[in-house]
Amino acid sequence: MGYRVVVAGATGNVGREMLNILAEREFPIDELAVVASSRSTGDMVDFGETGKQYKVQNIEHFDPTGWDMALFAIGSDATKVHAPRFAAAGCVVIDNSSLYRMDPDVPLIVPEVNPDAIDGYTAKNIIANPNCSTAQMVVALKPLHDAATVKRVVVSTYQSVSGAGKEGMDELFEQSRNIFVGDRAEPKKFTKQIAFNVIPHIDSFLDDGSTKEEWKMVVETKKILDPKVKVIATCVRVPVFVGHSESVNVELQDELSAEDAQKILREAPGVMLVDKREDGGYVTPVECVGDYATFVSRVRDDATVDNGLAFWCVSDNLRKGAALNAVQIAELLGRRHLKKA
Ligand code: 2RA
Repeated sequence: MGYRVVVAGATGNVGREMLNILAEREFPIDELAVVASSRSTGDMVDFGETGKQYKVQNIEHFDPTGWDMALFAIGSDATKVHAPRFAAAGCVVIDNSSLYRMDPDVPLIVPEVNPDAIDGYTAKNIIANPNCSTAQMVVALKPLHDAATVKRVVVSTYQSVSGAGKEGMDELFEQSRNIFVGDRAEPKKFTKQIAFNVIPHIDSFLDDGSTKEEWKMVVETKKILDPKVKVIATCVRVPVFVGHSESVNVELQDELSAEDAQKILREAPGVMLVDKREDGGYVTPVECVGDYATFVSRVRDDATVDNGLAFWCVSDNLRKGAALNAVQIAELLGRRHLKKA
């Protein structure tokens, strides 16, 4: 016996991956509904490679009564309207937007890091999925934190355009083509040219000069991993279609050599250590597309601080950074709370 599952936002980058991953992992589904805004109503979407297709229903008219869980990938404005409606009807919402992440009554979950926090979901019947750049970083930090207590993190991200949705991907493609044929590369979605360039700006600016993306990495890491961990982030958009990369420097409370960190990371859930210390012996974003893992490479001592470590990590931002984590939350919710015979 399985679940009655809704995927909301099924025509976007993340919603499509949610369907792919539910199918790949053979999530126990008795009935599946795919919903989206009126713009996509009537479109057909594939349920992964199962050969099954589903017609997109209008979320405005969808009655969630009797449905077990809904995976939301519809953005904060639509989530504000529909998440409380679904939750009140008894359908647990697993939300990929940023709307509820810092709500104290909503657990923010990365199953490899803080699975027990899911038990608090009953306060609102909503569970939040973290920001993509946070998710992969905390998967890599968790085993180091358990071994030697992470005190401070300095992270610079190299985030792919798919994090900005299909429009971001289209803009990189069109600008690259235009530059090749000698046309102008006008920015639309991004603030500056993204093709053959990098932009140190993701999401809106805050009063202190940081961006909201950077703020999310700070506060979400505290909520998921440990409120005592200090984080400073610089988030950068790069001309890569899928796969976010991060350069991470960590200051630990206790001594941990790079070699011991490698051994710990090799065994850690959700982590794939690829660290050969030779040409090509590390992972780049194009190699992580379609995968589940957070790949860690370039682990080394950072001698500029006591007990310092540096590493590189890469993950598919549409998967571990969004859809996969949401499906893992659904699996955890099923195992711990919504057991089916
Ligand atoms: C980005 N953080 O990469 C966003 C997506 N969640 O822009």
